[in-house]
Amino acid sequence: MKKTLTAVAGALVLSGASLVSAADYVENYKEIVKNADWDGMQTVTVNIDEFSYDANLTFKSGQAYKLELKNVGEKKHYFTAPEFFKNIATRKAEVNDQAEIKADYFTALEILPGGQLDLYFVAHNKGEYEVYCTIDDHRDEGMDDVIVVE
Ligand SMILES: [Cu+2]
Repeated sequence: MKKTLTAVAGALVLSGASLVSAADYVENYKEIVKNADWDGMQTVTVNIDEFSYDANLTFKSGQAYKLELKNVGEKKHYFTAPEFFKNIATRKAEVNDQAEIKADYFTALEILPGGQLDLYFVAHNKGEYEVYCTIDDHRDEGMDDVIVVE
């Protein structure tokens, strides 16, 4: 048991939500997740490396997604997108069929080299949201992108 937990902890670090008022995120996200068409879920893979998020980060409001965040690089990287996460309906984050994390919303996800984290969500509020890596100078190096919900 201890070994499994260590492996999971080594795969990623999650920053959960802090205490904020309900209006700061999609309040009825549970209902949106429950009513979404998960049979029609679309999978989007983001290959993360030095120093980019290689994917078309455009999502359709109302559509259910599995966002596969794969670190194919040699350094660890963040997928930090607090405004995006607050404007979607989060179902769960999953790691290697070993763990599921449920939260109202996330602020940042860290993926270690060779690691993968899957985020299940329903795109909701339309807009443009920043995503970036907060490690060292990675953002300046190019790990700064825009997520679009249309
Ligand atoms: Cu990085």
